[in-house]
Amino acid sequence: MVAVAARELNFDGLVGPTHHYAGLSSGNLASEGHAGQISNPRAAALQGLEKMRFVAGLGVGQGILPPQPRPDLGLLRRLGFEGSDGGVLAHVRRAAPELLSAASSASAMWAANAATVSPSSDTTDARVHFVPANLATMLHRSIEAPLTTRLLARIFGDERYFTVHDALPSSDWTADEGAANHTRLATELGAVHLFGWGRARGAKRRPTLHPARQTRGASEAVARLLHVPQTRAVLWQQAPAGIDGGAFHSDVLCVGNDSFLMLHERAFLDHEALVAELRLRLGGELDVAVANERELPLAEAVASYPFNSELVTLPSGGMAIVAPRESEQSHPARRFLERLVAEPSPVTEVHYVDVNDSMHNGGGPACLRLRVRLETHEERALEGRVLWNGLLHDELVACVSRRYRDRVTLDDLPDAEFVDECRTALDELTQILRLGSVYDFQLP
Ligand code: SUG
Repeated sequence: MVAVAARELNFDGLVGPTHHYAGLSSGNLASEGHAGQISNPRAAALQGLEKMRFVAGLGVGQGILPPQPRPDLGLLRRLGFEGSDGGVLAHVRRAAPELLSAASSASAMWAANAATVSPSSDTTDARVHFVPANLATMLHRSIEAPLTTRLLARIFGDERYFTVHDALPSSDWTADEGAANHTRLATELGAVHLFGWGRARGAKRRPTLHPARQTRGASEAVARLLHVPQTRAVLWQQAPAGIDGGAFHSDVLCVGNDSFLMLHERAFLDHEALVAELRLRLGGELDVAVANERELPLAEAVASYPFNSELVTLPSGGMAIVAPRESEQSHPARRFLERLVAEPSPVTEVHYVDVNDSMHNGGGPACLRLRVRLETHEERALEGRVLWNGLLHDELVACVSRRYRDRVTLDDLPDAEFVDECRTALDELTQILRLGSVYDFQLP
């Protein structure tokens, strides 16, 4: 591996105050299955904060990204709803409540979809690159990119080290889901970036039940923008059977870290050829664990999300898997994870965390974080107060406990008072994070 004083920071998206279950993501079985249920944004945000505390406690770098303001009244106005904020809300409530849901989704919490990132050790210009994801496939997610870009540019604003690109054009050709379809591996032979894609112009094999979100065209463009040498980028098709089984992103069935990759056999088409290709570039140090259908049926993997774990390098040098509680409760998923610790592999420990409220919308521990590998001087150049520490944690917990509701249904969304409440919470959160004015409603 390249010897640099670098560490990975996991930037978690803080759950927003409008977190609710709207069934907005077709092909995401948890989202579809929990549509209309009552949510508890306060509990969801506290679970997320507790996960950050836990991961930081392992000695792993932890950062925080604030929620996005919702409902996005700008989206509703672009869709033809006119008048004051109250008027827009009343009109959309009558005419198209599902659009109000889309405009109110707290989906920016799944920060793995915020962007794709390449560390300076891997890039041809020795800079850290960020490509915000356009999330073009789902309406409720397609509205995230402008603010994501602004936030990344604010935090990673030091142009000596960081380049924050624009998101790709939103088109059927270039639909991009960010780091949820990307894994970085590294051995003594260097780093390899694995980009999973689900559909391509002219591709013969494609899912038939559910949408494939990431396009090959997007992965190619992202790899170029990330300044990863062509020989270090591997683009591979997600198995259509996996997508049809509910694996809408490649990180639902696969996660990698440095020299270790764990995947389900339905993660990628012809996974054996993929592993051979990776070994060619990364050498014998690459350690790969595959779960087959017999050991862990696809439906069980999608329901319990063991591959959507955070796979982190510990200060001791070993690796920890931070899995969702649902993986512990699933016999085959738990046995698979325990096998990794028992066998000779870099994984030395497995932990289970409760992110149940996010899981009900299809977001496990890995969905909630964006990995950013930084060298010490790059980390020092970060702006804002976005690196986890105990005091920051306490302040965020206090804010969420005071400002977030513990019960939200679809009926609460058109309430102008609720909109004000959400703005107050976000204003306070961004003050705690010392990000200045980042939301339109904060600008003069
Ligand atoms: O895009 N769920 C998200 C879950 C994202 C998971 N991210 C990763 N795999 N990295 C999605 O489908 C559901 C919202 C709702 O139905 O209310 C949602 O958007």
